[in-house]
Amino acid sequence: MFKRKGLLTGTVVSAAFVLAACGGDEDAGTNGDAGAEGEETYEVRFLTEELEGQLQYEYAQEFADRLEEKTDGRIVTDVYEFGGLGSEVNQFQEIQNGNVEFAIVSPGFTGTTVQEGQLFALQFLFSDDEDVNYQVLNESEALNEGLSEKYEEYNVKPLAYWSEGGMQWTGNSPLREPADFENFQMRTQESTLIQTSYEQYGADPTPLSWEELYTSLQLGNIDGQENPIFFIEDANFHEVQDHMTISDHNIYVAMTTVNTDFYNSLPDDLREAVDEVVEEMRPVAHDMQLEMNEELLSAIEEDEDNPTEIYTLSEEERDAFRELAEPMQDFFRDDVGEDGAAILDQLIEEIEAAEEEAGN
Ligand code: 6CS
Repeated sequence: MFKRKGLLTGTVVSAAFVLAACGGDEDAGTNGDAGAEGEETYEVRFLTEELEGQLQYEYAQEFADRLEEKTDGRIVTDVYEFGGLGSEVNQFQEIQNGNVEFAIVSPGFTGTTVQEGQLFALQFLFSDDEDVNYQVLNESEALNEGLSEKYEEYNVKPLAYWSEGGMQWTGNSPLREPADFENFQMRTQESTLIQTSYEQYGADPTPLSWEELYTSLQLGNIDGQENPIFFIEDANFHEVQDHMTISDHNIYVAMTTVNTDFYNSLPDDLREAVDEVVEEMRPVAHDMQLEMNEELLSAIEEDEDNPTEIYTLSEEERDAFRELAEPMQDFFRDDVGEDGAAILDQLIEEIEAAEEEAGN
């Protein structure tokens, strides 16, 4: 059972977020200070795009606890909720410039810098089999080498790619066929590819931080959005949306990242400790997301005060969206260029091989 935060109503108010170390508190980042026995100690910051009780935050806290224990207190990590450093795009700048050492980053917010990261926006690219996706995200050379190199050009090292669960649509009207998206004001993250994908369905996409999403849905400025179930429930979007479509049109991939300079500056034993925690966290994150998504689906189903009509697309209905989504792979290849195209092609081969191995 996960620790749940208090109810979040409306806009995100992250009172606990005082990232004093960013921009000037000289005491907070004691990186590399010699401890009592002459060994360096590190006080580091781990920034997330979510709130306490939500997946990224709980992951980061578990990561922090394990790292502190494994290093006998030589790396002490403060975990920060979303909300104090501007939008998710601003947060990506904080990890690039080393104001924070660790961060969970959604690639959907890095599309204006690391173009290749937009491949995660390609709908119907990953498998419908969670185990296949788990294996591919952990083992893919396309991602863990090819794509990671692209992030490293920005001084950000992806340590792990992991899924927060299948993506579903919510709307103030039913979303069952592409025609339902005609003139639909769709909230998206900041990636041209995500926006163009929704234009293929006839929607009118609007990029927005999730901080503003509840209010925009409530006011009717935005008609709908996409997210994993746990997030739809925990951010209370279902309160201001009448319909939820189980579309599984994508998976929500998050990246555990570290500032490259910081990582490279660590003594070998501490860098190894970081790597070990990254490995330990893979199954933990997988189990957490499965449990949280299942538990919070029930919460939406049982919320009588905020009834939500839940509709699961049939395979035929999914195919109608798939047909419009697949040409986006060529759009990605043309738009992002040769390196991105090679990463995508290799990833597709890896997914197909994993599907075959799984007997799908
Ligand atoms: O929709 C969003 O933008 C947010 N969704 C999730 C699952 N995590 C953080 C992100 O910013």
